[in-house]
Amino acid sequence: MYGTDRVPDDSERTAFRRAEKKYKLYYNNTKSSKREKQPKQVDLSEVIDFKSVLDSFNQTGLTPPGISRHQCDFNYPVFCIENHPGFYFIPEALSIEEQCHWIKESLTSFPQPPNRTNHNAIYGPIQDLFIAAQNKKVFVEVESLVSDGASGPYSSDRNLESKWQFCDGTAGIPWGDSSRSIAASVLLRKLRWSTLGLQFDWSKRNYDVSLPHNKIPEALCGLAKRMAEPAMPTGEEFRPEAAIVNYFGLGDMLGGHLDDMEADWSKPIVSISLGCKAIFLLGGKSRENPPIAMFLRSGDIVLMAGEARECFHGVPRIFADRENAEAPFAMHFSNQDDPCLTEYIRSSRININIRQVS
Ligand SMILES: O=C(O)CCC(=O)C(=O)O
Repeated sequence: MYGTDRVPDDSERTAFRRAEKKYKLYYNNTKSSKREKQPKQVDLSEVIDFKSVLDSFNQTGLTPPGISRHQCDFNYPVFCIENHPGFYFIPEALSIEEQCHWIKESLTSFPQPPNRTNHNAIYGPIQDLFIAAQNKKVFVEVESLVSDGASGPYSSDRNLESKWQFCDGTAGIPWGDSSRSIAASVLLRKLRWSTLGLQFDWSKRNYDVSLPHNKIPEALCGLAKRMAEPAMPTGEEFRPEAAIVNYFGLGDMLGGHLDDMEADWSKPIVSISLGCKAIFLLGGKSRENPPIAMFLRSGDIVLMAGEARECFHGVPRIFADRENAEAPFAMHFSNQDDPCLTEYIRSSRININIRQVS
């Protein structure tokens, strides 16, 4: 979960921080500015690949040492990691159609007010950011005179109010004296998080139940309830009340952290991966415990419940490589949305994590 700063403020001496540095994206120093920046090679031999685990399990019924199949009545194989009780990995849990659906929702509907995003602090609520980006709009700060109401139209008691609005980028900005503007496509790229259901207050690191909010969309609730099953205490049903959507661009990372603001840690966090492949680090109860690294791919779902809720975790790296460029998303988006969604997700990752708060 993000704080105000995405890079953790801990010493580089901890085992968790060392692992983050090992996998983080660094570039080779190239002298020519014309040459494309080349990512530094990283040794990925210790990263668990649950895609291979699933493939070989489907062929042989066996799992590699340290990984076991969770015995449960569930439609998909669910894997556990030795010495990490409460952590469950469901590879390829979502079909490509479902992935496309949730990518589209994450960009078009989840950032809509009253849901808050990282942009709220600077611009206030932004309506229809994705449509504005699609239509190459520009977000412009406009200053207008407002009367305080009590005084008449000729009163001098009038203030300058600043507000932001989208305008047509190709037609030029009609307000010559507007002080600031930013392309909607840049704002979309700078989207880092949005919050659904009960709104999370990052400054207080708590849920602010007084903030206006909509319930988590029915379809997302249904998906989370179904997927939470393997990690739920017997006879209980998961109650999705809040979700955080994280948006990652190339080079972004999510520093090691705990998700400890929910009342009942026996309930899982249901965490859905979409878009570019990432490395996920699962550590222990202290940053001193060396974390295990694993790939997260589009359509994978991770559950963290019980003891796993007390473990540091983070995402030090996403990969915008050929594997992702060739992902078949393009075929599944509708023609109208296709170029903008395909272009975005080719070099981005989205994570939707759903929580029961009370
Ligand atoms: O991006 C992910 O897969 C993990 C997200 C996460 O840990 C969080 O939001 O707390």
